Amino acid sequence: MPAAILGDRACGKTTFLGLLYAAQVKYGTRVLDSFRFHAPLQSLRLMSQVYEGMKDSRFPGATLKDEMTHISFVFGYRKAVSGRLPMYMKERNWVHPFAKLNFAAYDVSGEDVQEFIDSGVAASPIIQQLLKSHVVVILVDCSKMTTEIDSPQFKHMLKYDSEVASLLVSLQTYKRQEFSRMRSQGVSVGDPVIYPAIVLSKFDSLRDDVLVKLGLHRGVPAGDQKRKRKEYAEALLRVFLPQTLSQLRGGKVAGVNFDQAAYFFSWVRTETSEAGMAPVGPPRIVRKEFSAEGGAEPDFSYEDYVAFIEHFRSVANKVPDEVVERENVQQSQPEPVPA
Ligand SMILES: Nc1nc2c(ncn2[C@@H]2O[C@H](COP(=O)(O)OP(=O)(O)O)[C@@H](O)[C@H]2O)c(=O)[nH]1
Ligand SMILES: [Mg+2]
Repeated sequence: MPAAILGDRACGKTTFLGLLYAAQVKYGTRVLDSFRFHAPLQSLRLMSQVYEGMKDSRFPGATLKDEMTHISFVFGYRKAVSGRLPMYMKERNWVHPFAKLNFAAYDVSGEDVQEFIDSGVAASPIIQQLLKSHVVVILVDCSKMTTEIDSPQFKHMLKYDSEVASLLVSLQTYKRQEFSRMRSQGVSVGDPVIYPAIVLSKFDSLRDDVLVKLGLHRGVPAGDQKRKRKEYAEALLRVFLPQTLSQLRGGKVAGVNFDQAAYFFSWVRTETSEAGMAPVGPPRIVRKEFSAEGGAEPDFSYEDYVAFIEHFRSVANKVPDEVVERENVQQSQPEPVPA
């Protein structure tokens, strides 16, 4: 099942992918039987290179960024139920007992997406691939959140908001058409559901004046306090991503439903954010002490990355087999796309 990761220029996509790679390596080895990670060689190499750099205190560098034009990877989760499937599918299931999510990262400020937003015509294969997604992960750059409503940053954020909101509408429209096409071909499917997730990236750089204005404390509620985390995240989105939030909460539009959005916080501890001073040169990542858990790891929101992996386990298992089976037949190899 195709899944899209959307992000703005410099919003932390590459960093996010490097950390997801790291989390997957660490967590994946603990749940070997039930979780798999695959990526095309080029993506794998780049994701691991990003992580290696971070172990050395560095954010992804400019040269790496240039190379990093095509990123895609697959999360596979051992299927929870297969009892109700017909025999022939079970047999196939025995060979492929994993529900898969094929993630691809898209730069919303990139040429393809911008052209699509302007024209509404899904001409490029990249956009066609994007529109097939049942999952949409939206990265939001917390370092761009500001109370100065006339600043370029704030305007930029609102532009991103309207672009993401418009992509969500396109996704709904595409899903509706896709499902009615399937019905007209005699495939029995329910109503389409899109599974959204929001990643608040660079959460460590969220400014104090923003928190004060919104009456929020620094630091997110703990992972088990789902409701409070959601309220916290939505307090930010209501101000900085209002159109996107209202799309996600709009319920069923034209028979297409958005599932409850899941929220994740991504942060990396940096030397500058600790000293609370303006950075001199590029920010340096703070590493955790050497331990048996992992040599020299960057200090980052590992728990949220694990939560991300686990969240999509339930999503991968929720999608009806009819839809998945059909996609397996129809979908050619997913095109790698710009990150
Ligand atoms: N403080 C902080 N800075 C970050 C974080 N993630 C990214 N950055 C900064 O943002 C820059 C751009 O990130 P990158 O992942 O390359 O963004 P991309 O252009 O969307 O791929 C990095 O060079 C870092 O300086 C984070 O979690 N915390
Ligand atoms: Mg990048």
